[in-house]
Amino acid sequence: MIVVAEEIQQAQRDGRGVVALETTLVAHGFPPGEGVEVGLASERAVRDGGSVPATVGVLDGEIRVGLTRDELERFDTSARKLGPRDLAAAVVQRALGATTVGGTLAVCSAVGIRFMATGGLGGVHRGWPAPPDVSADLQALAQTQALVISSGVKSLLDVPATSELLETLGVPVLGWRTETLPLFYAADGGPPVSARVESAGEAARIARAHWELGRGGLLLGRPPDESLDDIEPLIEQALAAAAAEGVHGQEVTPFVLSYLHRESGGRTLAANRDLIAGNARLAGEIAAA
Ligand code: PSU
Ligand code: MN
Repeated sequence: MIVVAEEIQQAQRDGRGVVALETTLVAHGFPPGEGVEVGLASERAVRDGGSVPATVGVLDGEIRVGLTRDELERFDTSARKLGPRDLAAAVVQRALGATTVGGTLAVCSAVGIRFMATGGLGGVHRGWPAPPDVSADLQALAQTQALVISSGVKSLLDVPATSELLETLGVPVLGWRTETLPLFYAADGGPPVSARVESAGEAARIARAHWELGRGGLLLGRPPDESLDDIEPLIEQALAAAAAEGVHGQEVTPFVLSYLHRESGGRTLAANRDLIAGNARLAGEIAAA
């Protein structure tokens, strides 16, 4: 059911770093066509970091680990958004399926990949407890022995609540040369991390020690290189628009991201694209270490 590309199998045999990348941000995180470029740039960044990229998605009844450019180009807005619970049905029904962070981690655990990069982890959506919308990314991270490198939790969520829940789940939240969890587009102002790390080697050693203790996943938050510090009012507008239009469930994140990309005149789009590549690069370095 899972097909791992030859280059990735070889890298695993050789003990090289392998970094998983998701396809939901390719299909649903950017305007049509642009997500593919972001995905390809992430793959290059992983290689620049010294590791091999493993982009995950469901195609033609198979869970694919490692996609060609042509295959990646099939991940358009028609793709299902696949969390951990959605993989089996997508395979059996031969659906085109774009994996979220949670869905990708479920595949990582099946094939022994220990690192993944994304833009921002999912988490507790604002408005808890009505309706309780908590991304499956969190439980998948708690259960999977993998280190996820992201620019923290997407700030359209309830970040403090997500941070508390990560503690409850026993997920270490590491800060890349920072004391606070990055707020996706913004570097500062987030909740405290559980430990600050200074180097790729240190992050790798902490991850290994955590796994030797029999624990699950870890999050490493890397601040965006250029911090956008004036986006919160726009996020509130976007969430209000989503509520007014009856957008809910899986559609909230893509709706809000595209609203922000449009209404910020492309500033959030550029920031999101750049932070994903930066996270992929760092993931490549840590996986290699
Ligand atoms: N990071 C981005 N853009 C994205 C995502 C992450 O820069 O679109 C996606 C990931 O696939 C993550 C998902 O798993 O958002 C979370 O969505 P939800 O909150 O609906 O679970
Ligand atoms: Mn949800």
